[in-house]
Amino acid sequence: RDIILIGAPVDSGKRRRGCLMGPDAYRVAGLAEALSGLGHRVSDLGNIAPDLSDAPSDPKLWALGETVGWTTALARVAEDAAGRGMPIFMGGDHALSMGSVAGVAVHAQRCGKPLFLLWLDAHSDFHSLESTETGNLHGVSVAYLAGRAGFTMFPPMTAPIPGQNICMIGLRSVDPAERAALRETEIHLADMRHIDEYGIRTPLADFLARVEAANGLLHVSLDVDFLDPDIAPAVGTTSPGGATLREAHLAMEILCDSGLVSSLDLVELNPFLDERGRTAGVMVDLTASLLGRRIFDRPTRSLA
Ligand code: DIR
Ligand code: MN
Ligand code: MN
Ligand code: MN
Repeated sequence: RDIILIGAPVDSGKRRRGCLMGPDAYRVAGLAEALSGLGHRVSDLGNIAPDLSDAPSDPKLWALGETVGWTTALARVAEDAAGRGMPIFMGGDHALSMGSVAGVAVHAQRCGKPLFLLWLDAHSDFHSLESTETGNLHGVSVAYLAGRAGFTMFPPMTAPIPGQNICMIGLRSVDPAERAALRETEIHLADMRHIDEYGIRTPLADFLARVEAANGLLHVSLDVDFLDPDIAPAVGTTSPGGATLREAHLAMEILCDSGLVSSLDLVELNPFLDERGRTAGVMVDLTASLLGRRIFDRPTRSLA
């Protein structure tokens, strides 16, 4: 495949700094080399910058102007890159997905295909600009992408994603206002209990079957805190009880087998909190699994 790496050092989505170092951490951890080693053609566009020409501000919303600027700039780059290959957005915090997914959604609309969104995250990131308690805009991304009302200072979401086309897996930190708002949607929700009871394969396979049936494009947004902090400590908002390394790799391999993934975000890595690049390395390994790395190249069978 043609893979286009895009550095998106977004650090405005929350108060704790460090995600701006993410793109370089992925480069140092060998993301491009891992993917080219699997036979893909990989290019790296370098880091992009926010468009700060029109930077609104609001006392209740942290760094609104910068996040709006990133959304504008990333949507442009994403729409273009999605037409040329498979973009991988090296974050950057989760506010970046407002731009990456908005741009990919415009591309999908132009192709006449529905866009599906898989949100792998401890958090639902479904606050409105009114309901956010922290004012941290990495917690509103899905609300924007799903077309929730009130995002008047942001570029209009021209191709909002219907709730039935969104699936969240890994949830374990959902604020009361988010839970109430999610109840009004058709977003597919698999919290950690669901994963414990049914395994990670079940909700994922159900969702992928819907993408396939609709002949859709699929954007995967992978938040580091989807993973358990024991294996992925380099994230500002750790939440215990996350996906294990094995669950995460299985999810990536199932996504790979589906052949449906058309774009990817790697978000919330804070290299300043990492242990000698360990978390960056886990994220690179997961991306490699998503793009074809596996132990055997055929289903294994019992030898009995
Ligand atoms: C948290 C968001 N619910 C908030 N936390 C996130 O600030 O509203 N962490 N998204 O990754
Ligand atoms: Mn998130
Ligand atoms: Mn999160
Ligand atoms: Mn449904």
